[in-house]
Amino acid sequence: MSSRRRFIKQSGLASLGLIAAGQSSQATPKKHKSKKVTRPLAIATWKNGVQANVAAWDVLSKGGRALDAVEQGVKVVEADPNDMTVGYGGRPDRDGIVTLDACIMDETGNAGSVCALENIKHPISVARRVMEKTPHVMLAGDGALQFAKEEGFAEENLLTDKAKKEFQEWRKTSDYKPLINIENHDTIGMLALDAQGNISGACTTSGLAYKMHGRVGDSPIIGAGMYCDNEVGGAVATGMGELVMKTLGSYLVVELMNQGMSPQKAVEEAIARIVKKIPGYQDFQIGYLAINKAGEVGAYSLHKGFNYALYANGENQLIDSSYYLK
Ligand code: SD4
Repeated sequence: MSSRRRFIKQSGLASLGLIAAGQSSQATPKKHKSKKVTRPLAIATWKNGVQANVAAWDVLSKGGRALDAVEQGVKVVEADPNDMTVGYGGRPDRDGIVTLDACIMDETGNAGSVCALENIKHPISVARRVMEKTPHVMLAGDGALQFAKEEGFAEENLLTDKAKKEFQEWRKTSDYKPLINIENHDTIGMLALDAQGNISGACTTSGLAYKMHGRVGDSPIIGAGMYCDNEVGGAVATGMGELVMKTLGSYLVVELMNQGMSPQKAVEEAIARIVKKIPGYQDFQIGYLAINKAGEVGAYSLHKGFNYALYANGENQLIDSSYYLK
């Protein structure tokens, strides 16, 4: 099957039975069954998740570890200058500096993270080194850069000409208003379930374009941008990080699954929590993905327009998420 045909939209998926139940009728979400797919599987946020999944599948299909799959998967997007919210080519902060956030978590519950990291193309791999080679979980800013250099990562300029030009345009007004689904939304969060039944997750981003220098979002925060519990499942978040941080979204999703909810019901509940707790939530987009140990998948967002890539049963598909606000 050609890769083009694999990127089936939601309508086609419905007939294949590959859309998580509840995805098209969340106005009255009565059924919260999540679709079960065979392991291994990889799932990733936004359309760039499709190319990330290809790299992840390469690892998973050979019996590889979920941790390696998520790292290899998100690295593809980190290196892609066309994705302007992750890694190389990411939009800078309001001082014109590209700062990166990333985290990773393995099947044993180990976690590593970096935030406000400059000049390193693959923050996810630095996060993995933090996890594997230090007694800490998170390194920030200069300390993260120092560690990366000690580990042999090369410093390079991440600000592409395109991002620089856009930034110079933006500076003419300096109007800070993230647009739902348009600006800032391509962060990659990825979860994988490997053939051995182990779960890992990764999340990496340049954060919000034109954020204040030093602003850190949800993506590198274990439990906010991503969380895994190998006995239960995993979750990742994308969108306006401040809302995810205030509700510790990914941990919430996994804990809800721990208490018996399906992945679909859990992500719907996490969105409901934002709706209940955060005034003005309508102005922002949030998207959650979740998987459980059984290979069930859930996806839900605040607004229309969130999509994700699911690679399972040998098929890599881009799927439109269901959403809360009609
Ligand atoms: C952040 N959550 O820094 C990230 C941005 C994002 O899709 O996910 N964009 O707030």
